[in-house]
Amino acid sequence: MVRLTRVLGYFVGSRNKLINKTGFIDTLRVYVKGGGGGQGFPRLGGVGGAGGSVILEADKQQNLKQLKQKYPSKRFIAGNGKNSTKRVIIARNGSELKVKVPIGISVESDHGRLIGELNETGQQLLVAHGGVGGSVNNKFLGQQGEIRTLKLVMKLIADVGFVGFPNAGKSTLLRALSKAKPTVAPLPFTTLRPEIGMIEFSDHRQIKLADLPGLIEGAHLNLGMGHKFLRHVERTKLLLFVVDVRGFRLQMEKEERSAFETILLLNKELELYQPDLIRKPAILVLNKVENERDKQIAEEVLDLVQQRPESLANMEKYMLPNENVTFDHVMTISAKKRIATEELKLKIREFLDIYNEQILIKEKQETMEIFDDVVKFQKTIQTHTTENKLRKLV
Ligand SMILES: Nc1nc2c(ncn2[C@@H]2O[C@H](COP(=O)(O)OP(=O)(O)OP(=O)(O)O)[C@@H](O)[C@H]2O)c(=O)[nH]1
Ligand SMILES: [Mg+2]
Repeated sequence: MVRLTRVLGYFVGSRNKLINKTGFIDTLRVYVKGGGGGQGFPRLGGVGGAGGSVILEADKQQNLKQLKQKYPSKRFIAGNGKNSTKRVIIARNGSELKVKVPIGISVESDHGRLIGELNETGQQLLVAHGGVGGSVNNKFLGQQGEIRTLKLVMKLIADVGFVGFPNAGKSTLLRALSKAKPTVAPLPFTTLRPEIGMIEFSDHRQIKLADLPGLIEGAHLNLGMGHKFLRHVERTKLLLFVVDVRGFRLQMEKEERSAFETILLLNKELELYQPDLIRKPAILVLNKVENERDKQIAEEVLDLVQQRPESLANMEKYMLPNENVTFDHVMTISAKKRIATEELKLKIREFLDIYNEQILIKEKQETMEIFDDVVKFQKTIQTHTTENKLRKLV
């Protein structure tokens, strides 16, 4: 096992270098500091200027790479308030720092706590308050501005997220379903960054798809691309599991994984990342089904999937997730030969429609529940008032 991890680690290391070469960044760690408050002037009761605050503002034109180029030190520091002097008793405030950030950013503390999200152009978030100026209230000592280290995390927003082992054909499928042209190659880890494509229907309905780098077993231990791209599927409405019917083998010295095993391992990796992910609506496609033999294997795999949990009895325990993904639909396709890809488009649409309707119904139910509560509350008040009135009369 140690040797295996080392081999994988080497492989992963060289791939990670490649990721850096692409220049793609989806997180940026920054230091933010509000300006310090200026000193007061005790003799004349002078007030120091307040320090400026640091504000993030979402901007369509911006991306994290440009942001990093503009602030190579990754420090956002607002201006200090001026000190109060004999000549300027009420000193000037420090300048505010407004930093343009891309749309779709989550702002997290260093410990991963969500501080806020910026999802629309012009939306602002104050991330570091300036210190108050010195005055009679604080012995004329200006206060320090707020200091924090933050993570700016870029989340893609798509309707459907592709999840699968490397080489399963996710990028080939994105090509088949949309006009996007992601790189396809017979090598694991061809896709190094999320790619977006759009299904466009003749009635102008559009569905956004996100093709993600492949996951492997041990992604939670940061093997392969690790879990870092999974945040992009957190916000998608539907997961599309893309599985190579012929199974997967990372390297010659590695064990071969059957299609069924890759499904279980994917299930497990998603669960380890975020248990809610596997409760999302999901479709399973077995890819590369082109001849009779593929069809026969596909049938066997789909039987095993449908017969879970009984079919799991003979599987190695370490592959088993705590909870099995429920697939809303399973089908076989060939992304390369475009077999059943049109049918898949329609299925994706159908399930997104069902899902959106379910959300609407849930929202309506919640509104009705709130309404019921209000009515009940009003009735209680009325009964109380009537009771009180009657008591007074008696
Ligand atoms: N025969 C056959 N080959 C396919 C099919 N789909 C993809 N392939 C081949 O499988 C290989 C991997 O395809 P990709 O689309 O790059 O796979 P991927 O899942 O995006 O891989 P990563 O980006 O590494 O995660 C390529 O050589 C494709 O031509 C298919 O339906 N049938
Ligand atoms: Mg790919």
